[in-house]
Amino acid sequence: MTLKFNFCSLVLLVTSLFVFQACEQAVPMDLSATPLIPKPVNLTATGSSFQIKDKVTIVVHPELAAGASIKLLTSKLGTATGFDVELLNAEEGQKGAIFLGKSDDETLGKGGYELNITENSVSVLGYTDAGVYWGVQTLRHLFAADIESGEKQSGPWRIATGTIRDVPKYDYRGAMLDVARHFFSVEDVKQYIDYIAQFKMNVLHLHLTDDQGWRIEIKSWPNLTAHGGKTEVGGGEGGFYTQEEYTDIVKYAEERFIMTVPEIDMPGHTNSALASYPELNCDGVAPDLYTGIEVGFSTLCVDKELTYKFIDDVVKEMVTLTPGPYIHVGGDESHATELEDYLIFINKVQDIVKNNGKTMVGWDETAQANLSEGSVVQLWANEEFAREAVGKGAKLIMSPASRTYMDMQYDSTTELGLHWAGYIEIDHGYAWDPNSLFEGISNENILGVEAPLWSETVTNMDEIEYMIFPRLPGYSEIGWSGAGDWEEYKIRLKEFESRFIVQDINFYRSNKVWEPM
Ligand code: TNX
Repeated sequence: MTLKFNFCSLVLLVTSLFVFQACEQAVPMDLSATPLIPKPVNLTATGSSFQIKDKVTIVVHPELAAGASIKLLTSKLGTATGFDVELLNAEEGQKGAIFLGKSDDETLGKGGYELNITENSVSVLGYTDAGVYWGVQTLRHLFAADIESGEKQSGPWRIATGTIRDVPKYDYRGAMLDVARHFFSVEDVKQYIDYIAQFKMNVLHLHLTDDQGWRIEIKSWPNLTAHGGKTEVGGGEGGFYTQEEYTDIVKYAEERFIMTVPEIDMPGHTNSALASYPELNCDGVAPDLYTGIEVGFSTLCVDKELTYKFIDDVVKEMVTLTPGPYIHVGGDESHATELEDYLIFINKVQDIVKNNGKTMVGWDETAQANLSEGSVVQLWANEEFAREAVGKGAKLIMSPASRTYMDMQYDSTTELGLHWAGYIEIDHGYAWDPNSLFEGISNENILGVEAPLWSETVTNMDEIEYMIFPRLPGYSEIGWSGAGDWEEYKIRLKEFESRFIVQDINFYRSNKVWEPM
């Protein structure tokens, strides 16, 4: 049991040595009793404990790119313990130290790690640099919640001993942020990245354009942001990222082993572009900017050659900003585009993306086009389309709206959010398996799992936090170790309350998990 320091210090002021002893943190001896999300695939407890006493020593193997791991350990352990952090370069660890190194065990794959804790030392090994970083995220969660504090805490800083060998189930574990309906600052996006990294998710999908706003500078079409970025849902001032700012986001994510997937939605969801350039409209007339939340009313002019020049220019610039393999072209809810035109359009766009050296990702409607082998389709609403995609050799990103949409309300009393795909309480969001949710869709067709946050109703970081916490950790577990048993998961999630509080996260305190206060 872990008693909170603040409570203890209060009690200490007024009572005796007996109480002092009762208040001392219980020594964590059982690694298997430490609540971890995502749940590690293999864990062996060895029944003792390791303690950081008066200095944090981090030993890094010279061949490891460990910048993000070091930053994380320094900011968490260094700050909360108040101890000096000593950073060494060596091929082996040493007594009392945390060693970060390479493993030659190929079966750890792209993201796996091995974490070894003895009474004397800690080591985190990965086959890749990313693996070590995910292992460090686990190590962070082994310490009591006070480790998240931005100020020095009393400790003691003990963790239970044992071994964790952990390999993610899916390569693609993502979260989406819609920065088009409401615009979010670079700082907010970085905070979002920190949250997804904390739970070992490795994809940030940014929904960069929609009817209400164009949020990424395109140098060859400057009015997209100069005009099309000027507002947002509700008529606020909107905004956009310069290419330098966007690159800063992508780098921040990349340092944390998170790939950014940019989405430029088309042919629908394009009012902001159509409002910025009259020539993109079939009738040559630019519509007004739009600040409502209807969908499905706008379309690029599928018959105009200029439309494809526009798309090629945009894709070319996005490619220079995108180290990862994917460009997401949306393709959803194009209700203002005739199906015949839609198919011609998606086929052409697929070629444009391919000719620019990237792979197209589209929402599930794009499955109706002539998808080329190896393309990627994101299931959100229509399992028929998803099966069609699989039949064409595409891989799926699983984002079924009724399970993964973090903009859905928790229940009928939730003030933020929508509920067109139903209410998503914590258990409903957690208890499903991508491998068996839909007939004819199984792991061999699945690239991974992604939870989107649409922002029609979400306007600031507090509100983002409220909608993603505590659902996001559940999606991370589905992507990492696979959904397990809700009753068991619930116990681990419950323990995260104190951590969320120290992290100052505005989370939904669901009565499915916590007793009412
Ligand atoms: C559907 S999901 C949309 C978005 C909305 C969202 C709101 C998808 C591909 N399209 O345009 O923002 O619902 O929940």
